[in-house]
Amino acid sequence: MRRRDFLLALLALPKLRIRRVRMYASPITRPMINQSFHVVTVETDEGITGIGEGGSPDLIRLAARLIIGEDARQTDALWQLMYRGLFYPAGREQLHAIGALDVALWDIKAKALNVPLYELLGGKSREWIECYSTAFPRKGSLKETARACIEAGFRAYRTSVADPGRGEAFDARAIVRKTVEQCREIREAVAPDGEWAIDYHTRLDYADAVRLSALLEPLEPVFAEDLVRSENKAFYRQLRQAVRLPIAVGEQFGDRWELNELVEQRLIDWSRVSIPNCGGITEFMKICALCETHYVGMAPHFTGPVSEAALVHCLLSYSGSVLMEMLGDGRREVPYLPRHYDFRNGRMWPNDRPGLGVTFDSSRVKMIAEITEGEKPLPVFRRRDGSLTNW
Ligand code: CS2
Ligand code: MG
Repeated sequence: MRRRDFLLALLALPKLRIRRVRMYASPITRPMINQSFHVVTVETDEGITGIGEGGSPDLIRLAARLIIGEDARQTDALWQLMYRGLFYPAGREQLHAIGALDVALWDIKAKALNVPLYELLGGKSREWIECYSTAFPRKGSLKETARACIEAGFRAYRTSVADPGRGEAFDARAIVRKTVEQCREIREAVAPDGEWAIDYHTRLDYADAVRLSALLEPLEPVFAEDLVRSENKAFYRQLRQAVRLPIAVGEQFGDRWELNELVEQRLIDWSRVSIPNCGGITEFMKICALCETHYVGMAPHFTGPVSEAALVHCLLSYSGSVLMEMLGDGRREVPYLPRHYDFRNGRMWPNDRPGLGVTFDSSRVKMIAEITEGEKPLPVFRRRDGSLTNW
């Protein structure tokens, strides 16, 4: 669609009033809220329905009530309403629900304009999304598995700090030595055309994280992730002085206010925030702008199939470095999602389907929530120009 026609279509877009939100239980849901793959649909009175993914029934209800009756086109205004409409800023679990609904709102708008969603995010800065694999399926030895990952087209094979033996204590000194041995094998296996990355998985204390990082320097990982526990972000000021590996942090974080100091003080090289965890597409694109400002790459954590499709649209438009995490071999048959993301040969690819490009067969899953009544339990204050300000 030519830009002029696109803009005319955007201006001619009627109000898309939200009339119903539904939630469906995904059979691939994990026990952790940060890995909820429940599906949400947002229906408008113009007959356009958007799809999102994440949250829990109670938290979806909490956020959906705030936007029933509102105009789905106003994605940022609705994000503000969901994030601030209950006065206290949304926490990580509430952000997960907001992110699910936000993705559905963006899907609606792009469907209404009959364009792929990335067209609303600045178009394509790249032709495909480089991916790395976590838990690539075992193909014999560790070396053979790492090699098979690169042969499958992935850019990098990701490992983690070694596990203790079954029933053994986590002896960090011994674990560091065991990890270095494993990483030497992986480095040999992926060279010369592939890369590798390591996730410390917040398992180590400062001294062990620094020591392991020094021992891994000659093996040149793409990044070392979650070097220590994530609660004390300021700790990375010291870590950054002592560690000479690229650092990736953020899968445990929510919105930009959890990440901004690490980015603005250049304490990390890769952001690991993901969708819906950060609050959806609206928030993810703001984090992209923050990261672009400080030359930080985007390496979002793997997520559910609908949210991965959303990540592809966002990452296509991001001008900085991108490396998307996929679980296992990246392929996914999802009975209730006949179409979701387009993954081939270790890469994610754009498609020209309208909106997210995801199709949903609700007959394959069980509905677990339906919200048709709007409610704003607290006063909503607006400035003279109608923009929302806190109560
Ligand atoms: C890991 C995750 O892929 C990673 O970076 O940190 O797989 C993590 O173990 C799971 O998300 C926990 O649910
Ligand atoms: Mg991780």
